[in-house]
Amino acid sequence: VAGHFGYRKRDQHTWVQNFKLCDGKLQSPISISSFKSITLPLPALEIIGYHDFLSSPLYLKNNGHSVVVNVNNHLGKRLPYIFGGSLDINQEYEVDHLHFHWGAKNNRGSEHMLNGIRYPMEMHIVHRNRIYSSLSNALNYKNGLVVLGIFFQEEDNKSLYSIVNHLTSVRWINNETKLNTSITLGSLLPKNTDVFYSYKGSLTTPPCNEVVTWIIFSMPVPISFSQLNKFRLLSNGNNLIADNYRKLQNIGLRKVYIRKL
Ligand code: B30
Ligand code: ZN
Repeated sequence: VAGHFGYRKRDQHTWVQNFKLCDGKLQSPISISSFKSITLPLPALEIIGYHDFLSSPLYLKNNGHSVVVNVNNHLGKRLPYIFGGSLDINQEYEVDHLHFHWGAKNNRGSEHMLNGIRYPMEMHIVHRNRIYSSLSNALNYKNGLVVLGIFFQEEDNKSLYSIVNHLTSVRWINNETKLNTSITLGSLLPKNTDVFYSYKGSLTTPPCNEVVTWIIFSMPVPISFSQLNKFRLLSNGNNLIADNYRKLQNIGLRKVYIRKL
């Protein structure tokens, strides 16, 4: 089966019928403009444990609407976490999983747009507020999640190799494979994390809970054409997963903040 929601235009229109929250006022993604953003003297985002190798085994899974690396069950060390930046004081957010949104062509794929640009891919590193015991629990609270949004632009990149080299093993829905090399989350981040946008929004997929503090890095990460094409072969059984991005949502009364140096 193709999963519980689809991305084609006529499918996206049905989201609100089945998932009422998708019709809310704080939905994601949005189009971000540096000119319309409010500059705040925010402290740096503290990114802890991102250079530790995640203890294996790490699994890569095709869930029918994206490809996911779960990090939440990694044992031993403390999970990588973030705090500071635009986040409420004393709130720490532990990494749960990462996944990707991509296009069939280079002119589309990212969910957020930045200064009129839609990038070919956007990675989401999803974090859960440490005060909540599970991801599903955190979905009930407006300070439940922080998602780091990372744009990719076409250019060669070594750091994605361990994930990309395993994509052929998860071509079909519910395929899962063990990564044979460990990864560090830090290698997946842009070189510069000093400049970012932040706003209050939602899950970009049903059930669309408005519980996400979005942090979108201004600097993209490079990815090669051949690496992008490996994402583009992934299937949900009926169709390619490519173009698994949600249409832009109204910003409404919300403000987008920018931290710069
Ligand atoms: S996103 O980063 O805004 N795209 C979830 C987390 C982050 C985003 C979207 C969704 C999430 O936690 N969803 C609920 C859990 N899902 C897992 C999933 O996304 O795979 C269960 C589900 O939906 O029923 Cu299919
Ligand atoms: Zn996402």
